[in-house]
Amino acid sequence: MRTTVGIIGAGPAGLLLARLLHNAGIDSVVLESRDRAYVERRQRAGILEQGTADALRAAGAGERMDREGLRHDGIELRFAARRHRVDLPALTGGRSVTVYAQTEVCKDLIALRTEEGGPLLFEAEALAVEGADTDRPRIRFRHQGTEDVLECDYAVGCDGFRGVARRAVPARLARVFERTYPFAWLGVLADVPPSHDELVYARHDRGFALLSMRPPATRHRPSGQAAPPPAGSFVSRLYLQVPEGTDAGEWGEEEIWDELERRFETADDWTLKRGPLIQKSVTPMRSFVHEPMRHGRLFLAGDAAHIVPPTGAKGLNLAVGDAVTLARALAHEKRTGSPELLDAYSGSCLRRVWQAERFSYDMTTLLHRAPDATGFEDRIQLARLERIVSSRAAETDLAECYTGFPFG
Ligand code: RFL
Ligand code: PHB
Repeated sequence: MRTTVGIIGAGPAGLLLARLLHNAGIDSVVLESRDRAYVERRQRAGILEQGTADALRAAGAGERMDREGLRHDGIELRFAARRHRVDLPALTGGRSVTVYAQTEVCKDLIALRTEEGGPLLFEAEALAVEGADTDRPRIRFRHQGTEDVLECDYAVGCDGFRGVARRAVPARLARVFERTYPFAWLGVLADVPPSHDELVYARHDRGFALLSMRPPATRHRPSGQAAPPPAGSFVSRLYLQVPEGTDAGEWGEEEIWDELERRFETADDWTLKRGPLIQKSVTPMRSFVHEPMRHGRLFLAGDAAHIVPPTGAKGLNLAVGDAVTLARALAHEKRTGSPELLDAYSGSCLRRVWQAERFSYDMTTLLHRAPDATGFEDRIQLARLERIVSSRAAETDLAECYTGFPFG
């Protein structure tokens, strides 16, 4: 098999890249190790930065997002039983975020890919990228029990943190920066309307909690059906900080609600609505950057090159930024014959990546309680929060970072 751009992975990075290349008249083949239903159901991100929503629109993939996504103009910070709303547009000259689940972004991009007839092979597992530093990189893969080779002009690893593409960069040329955190997130989807109409990030002496939401589509709508969910019918997506290595089975339903209630406590009459849990899982927390994001004709994009802890809601947005930057560079090369944007790819993505790493680290250490935290650290966290809610400059910094960094 032969193509111009061989893409490993049909997550947001790989699917958007394939769409943008198609729009630029560049052919590609996408190899995805899982089946379609799995990719469309995998519960992950929920918040799109303004630049991400704009990029999906510009790619022709924003129609359902514009109908069913929710524009959010604020987030709430909750600490010491106090509530503080961060008004995003007022602080950023009009920027906001969109609540639209990653599952839905993937469904929309898969539907477009299927319509345009571009090759997207499910249950096709890449085994290795070979010849990355030659003119003809090759992706060895297994599809329906048979090994095959995809020859391409460029290979792109959009295969997530556990993918194989990164391994093709020789260790002597790579630098890895990593940090793991001594806690994880227990995430639940609950069949009950969200208890607040904006996201709530709560710092508590017992640990962090987050209130978010999902359209009901997350639960029972197969891809391709377009009936919008009735307004107000969103379900709750909730997270609790738990110790690293926790098994989701250790937490019973009542126990989860009791703990959420404690951590979301307020001095006013706000209450947490309870309902049946539909889904429960644990996510480890990690910061990770692989430099460079390019080796010869192999490019890395999204989680394959970098991971952030989810507190800043940045992972999916970085994946989209990489895809946009790389598609632009490949189109430029096709149009002008000049590799200048391809040469600049790694450096320009990494500038944005490190800003997102810093912000995600700041939000994580601001809101989570480390198991060995002392009274001093608790007071410093509260003082950092106090600073954000009492200084327009500090609050503006948070709002600018949350709504997003410009694409390189
Ligand atoms: P993905 O989505 O992991 O997709 C990689 C794809 O590659 C496939 N694959 C292979 N295919 C072929 N051959 C192989 N050898 C392969 N190995 C792997 C996989 O099956 C998969 O389909 O990476 P991508 O595209 O880079 O996208 C990154 C995002 O998924 C990720 O950063 C976000 O989900 C992170 N994240 C969040 N990001 C946000 O921007 N906002 C959020 O609110 C947000 N919340 C979250 C999150 C991640 C979470 N978890 C579960 C880690 C909340 C959570 C709980
Ligand atoms: C989510 O809805 O899954 C979500 C929202 C905000 C975050 C992380 C996850 O910071």
